[in-house]
Amino acid sequence: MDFKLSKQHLLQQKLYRDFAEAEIRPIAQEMDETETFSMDLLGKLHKYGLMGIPFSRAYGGSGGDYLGFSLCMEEVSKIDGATGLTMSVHSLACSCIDNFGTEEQKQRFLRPLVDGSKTGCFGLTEPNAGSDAAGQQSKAVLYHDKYTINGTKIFTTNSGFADTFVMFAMTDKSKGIRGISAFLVEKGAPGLAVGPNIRRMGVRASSNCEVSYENVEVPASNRLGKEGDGFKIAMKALDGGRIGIAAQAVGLAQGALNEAVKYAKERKQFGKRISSFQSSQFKIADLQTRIDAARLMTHRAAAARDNGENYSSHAAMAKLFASRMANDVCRECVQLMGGYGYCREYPVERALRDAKITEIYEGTSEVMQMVIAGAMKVF
Ligand code: COS
Repeated sequence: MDFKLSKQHLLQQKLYRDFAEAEIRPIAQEMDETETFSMDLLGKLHKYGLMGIPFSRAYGGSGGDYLGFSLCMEEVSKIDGATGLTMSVHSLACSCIDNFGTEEQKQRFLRPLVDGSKTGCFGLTEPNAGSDAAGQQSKAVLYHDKYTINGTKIFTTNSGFADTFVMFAMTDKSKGIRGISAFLVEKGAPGLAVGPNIRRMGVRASSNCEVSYENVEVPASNRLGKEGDGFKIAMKALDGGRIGIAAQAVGLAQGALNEAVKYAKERKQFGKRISSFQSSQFKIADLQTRIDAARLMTHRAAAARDNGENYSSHAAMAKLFASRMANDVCRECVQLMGGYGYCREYPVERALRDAKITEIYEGTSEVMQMVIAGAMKVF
């Protein structure tokens, strides 16, 4: 067992860190304030291959692995959670095509998503189907060689600027979970409408909208997998996505702690630097220990995925643990910095707001507990 990153991964980590410092840090606060994702940054994420890390070079991806993707998610999220989210959801959409697409679908849809030309989104959640993903109301009806899709999706991240919509709809309601199918819908399709950005507590720069499908027609060749494969396609993509969210949580926490430590070394109270108080040192030591534990769990899940092992439960554990940890760590970092930590001019305030959603999206903490208990066969 080797807990050290390889030379290649260390090199990648440095590249991602340098990119985040140079390209994201200068604009992160403004993006949050204006609740707008920079299209210039999106272009750079694509240009430098950050949107195609774990996808094959054969389709124009970066040819990396999931551990490398997790390192990128951490480095980017240290500086800005919204950028991490944008990458994560794009990757969810790509995974669906990578795992289940035909060769023709990969050439047509995956290639532009991973070679830097287009951005993807993932539409599973509906106003009345969140954790209960099987409760889909959206419908797709096949007539000759076309499906007509009707329905509404909510909280579709990236939808404001996405080119490719991976979405899920019922093709046979009587079959329940086995009646859900997955479809590829392109921006501009008649009947596809993206609503305004939903105003949120954190990750405010990311695009997150309601998407409605009104008699949207797609050729049958835009169905991913077989009819009824949709639930499996979504769950498999989310298993991987949860590793990315765990890494995002680790990044948010590490970024906040780095800021708090810097502050504690400068700030003087009662004639001494805050960092010289043993109470501060103990708190910082505890926080770093928890971050490291979450990072190890995240790397374990990523390595399991890269080694072709069953990683569903590892991913759920990493996300459950890391997201809780990130909320605790970011809250303690604000506390360490006192009134300044609560101010918007310091990034820990944003990290605390951003951390909350890691306990909710790509599967709530309660859903993670269901997945873990399911794998343990405790019922
Ligand atoms: N990978 C592949 N297939 C999976 C799977 C996975 N990770 N998890 C479940 N399946 C398959 C099962 O094998 C089963 O298929 P068969 O009946 O053919 O054996 C089917 O899906 C149903 O599985 P299960 O009975 O475990 O599903 P549940 O209805 O109990 O749902 C939860 C399980 C709650 C875990 C699931 O609905 C879920 O993850 N919900 C959260 C959705 C989510 O993350 N939403 C956020 C969207 S992105 S913001």
